Amino acid sequence: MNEVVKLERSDAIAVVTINNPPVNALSAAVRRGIFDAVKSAGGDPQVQAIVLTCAGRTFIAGADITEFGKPPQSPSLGEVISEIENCPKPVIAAIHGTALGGGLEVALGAHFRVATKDAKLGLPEVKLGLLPGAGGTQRLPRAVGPELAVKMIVTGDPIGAAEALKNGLIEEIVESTAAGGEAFARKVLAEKRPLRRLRDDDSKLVAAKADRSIFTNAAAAANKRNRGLEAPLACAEAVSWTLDVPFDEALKKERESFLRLVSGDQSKAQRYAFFSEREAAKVSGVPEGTKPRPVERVAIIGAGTMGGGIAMSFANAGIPVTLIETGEEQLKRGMGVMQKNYEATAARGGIAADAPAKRMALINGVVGLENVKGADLIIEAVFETMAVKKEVFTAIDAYAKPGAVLASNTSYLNIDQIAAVTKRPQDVLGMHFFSPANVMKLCEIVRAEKTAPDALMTAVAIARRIAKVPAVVGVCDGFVGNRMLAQRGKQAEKLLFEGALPQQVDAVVTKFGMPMGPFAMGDLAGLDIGWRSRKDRGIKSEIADALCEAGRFGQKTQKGYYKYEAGSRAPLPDPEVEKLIGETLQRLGRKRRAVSDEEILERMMYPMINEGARILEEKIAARPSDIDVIWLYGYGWPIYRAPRAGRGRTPSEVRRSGEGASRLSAAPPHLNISAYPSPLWGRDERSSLSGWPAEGRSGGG
Ligand code: T1G
Repeated sequence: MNEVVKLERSDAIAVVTINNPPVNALSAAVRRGIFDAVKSAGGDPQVQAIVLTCAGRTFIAGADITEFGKPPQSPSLGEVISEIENCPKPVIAAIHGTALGGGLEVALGAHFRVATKDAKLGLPEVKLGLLPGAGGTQRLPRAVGPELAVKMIVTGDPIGAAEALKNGLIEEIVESTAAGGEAFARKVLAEKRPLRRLRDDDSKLVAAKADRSIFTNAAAAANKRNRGLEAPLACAEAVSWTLDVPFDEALKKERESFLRLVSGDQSKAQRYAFFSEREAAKVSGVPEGTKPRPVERVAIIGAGTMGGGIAMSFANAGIPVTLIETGEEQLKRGMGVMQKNYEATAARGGIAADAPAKRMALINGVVGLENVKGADLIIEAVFETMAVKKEVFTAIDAYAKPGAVLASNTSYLNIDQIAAVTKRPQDVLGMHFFSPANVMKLCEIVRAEKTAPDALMTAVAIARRIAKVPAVVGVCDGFVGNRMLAQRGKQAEKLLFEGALPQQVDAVVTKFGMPMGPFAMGDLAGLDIGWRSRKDRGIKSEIADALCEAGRFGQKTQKGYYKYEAGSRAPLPDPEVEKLIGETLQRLGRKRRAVSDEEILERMMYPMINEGARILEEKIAARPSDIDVIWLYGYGWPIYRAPRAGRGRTPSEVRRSGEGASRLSAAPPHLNISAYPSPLWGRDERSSLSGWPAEGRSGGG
């Protein structure tokens, strides 16, 4: 048919094979090829049935996202799917790997679907700020029922072949697509099965027509989980049209909704994030073809909050872990916390009922550092002091096998100094996970001066294997994320000195879209960590120190900048804290004043922007979009707030356009802050901010 779609005949069966690596995306050429192939086979008297399949590692993984925002080329996906659905001969979609987005919509246009047992089927458009735009919101509910459909479309999460079979999305699980697809086609012909056109089959809509609550509940759940995002609500609304809007009219409304979202800023932001995440895994300065080392066994040192979360991430990916503690009591506590976390997730239906036992069975808790000896990768997650880190690395250097990668989960400390205590600095790097480590997607991978390229690629590969988003950074105090955050932290502390309260500052930051403000975040991470590290480095933070001296370490002591009721993580303003702040300022002779929300927002963002610019200048981060990835997946930066420069384009397109560059050199990373005409650019914010508000803000710059 054309360079990406082939049509072959095997007796009376026509096989249409798509071959558009890497993920058989529905580019214009693929759409053209499928359309022509189905039309030709449909009109060929020798052909009695058609099998639609893909070469390579996956079935169609969706529309070609890089084509969005560009002039549309025909045939449209809707036209391709109609050609399939209206074909007079049975069309069977044979699925392997992933059938996602437009790929599943193509399969839903077919009359029958078969899949291999490891196949995943889903409509993830919502993760790109979209809704399925080629009939998915109308055909999927008719295939699996509105309840499962609304869940799949509003969350964007795929289902496996077994669940697809159970819910009628596929007719059969086959060994392989080529042979299995053909065999199924022959069965359809032999049994003279009537063609099942989903558009005409409302049998699964009856119950929902009687009770609409499944939609209202889904919409409510979507709203709670996706603060500030438009697409989840648009998805729930579109699926509800299956109940009372005629099919073709609903298709038209779906298309209008899709076109509104695809040209909107939120979807452009989410598409930018999609490509930035993939760009971040491409490590500069590593020789082409550098292979990661094999990692089958992992050892984690420390079963505290971080060590436990990291161990769960590996167990979740099916990788056995040796979890090492200094004593039985600490080990027992750590294992208990993981067991409880798994049971809580299973109770919420987040994982299968038997998953806690299966995953805990992959975590072998032991005492004694000598137990690192068999591991391919060792991750240290012990107390955040240089002395303890050096002691541990000196020990594991002696026990670890040659070629093992030694990683520190430090969130601040100098990896070069840690590596220097070993005889194998080339195998040492940082793998900085974010709390809670079994939930947060980011893994900041710190390349030390002597880190070998294959050790680095090992960390990047293993991070992706445990479903983390890797971003490679250089060695400096706090690396990228925490270094920028420290600037915000300084301003947050200064704002308390000048009269703001923790709850006011946090309210401004959460209203902007961050999941948490600096003070609630401090309470979650534990104020004692920063306190210990400040004492270690001989620096003071008057108010935070006073809180810690009063035993207020945050959630772990049920009081920090806020108080917490037993069993609750909800931060409650505490008059005790206001009193403590007042006393501290009095002791320091400081006067309080009214601070506006706008001033707070700018002082929460601008200092980070400038720090981001320095990080790029120092090449601690390889590209601006890496800084965005770090903030998106490590700090919950609101994904819909994307840079004007990058909207709707991939990071490389932005760089090639040079447009971003000008913004980058003048304004730091794509934290969207660049959308603000900043009075601070070019001026050292420290001087201006410390003079704040004497010089007056507006008109400065
Ligand atoms: N379009 C264009 N490029 C894509 C792509 C796509 N849909 N999917 C992946 N790529 C590129 C990706 O950028 C990377 O490029 C390479 O392929 C490998 O991807 C009308 C509107 C399929 C699970 O949202 O989730 O259909 O960096 O590194 O880890 O209703 O890719 O090598 O240059 O991610 O093995 C809906 C998106 C589209 C699925 C494979 N579909 N893709 O994961 O490889 S909207 C999606 C994925 C739509 C219709 C609507 C994953 C994957 P490069 P990778 P992977």
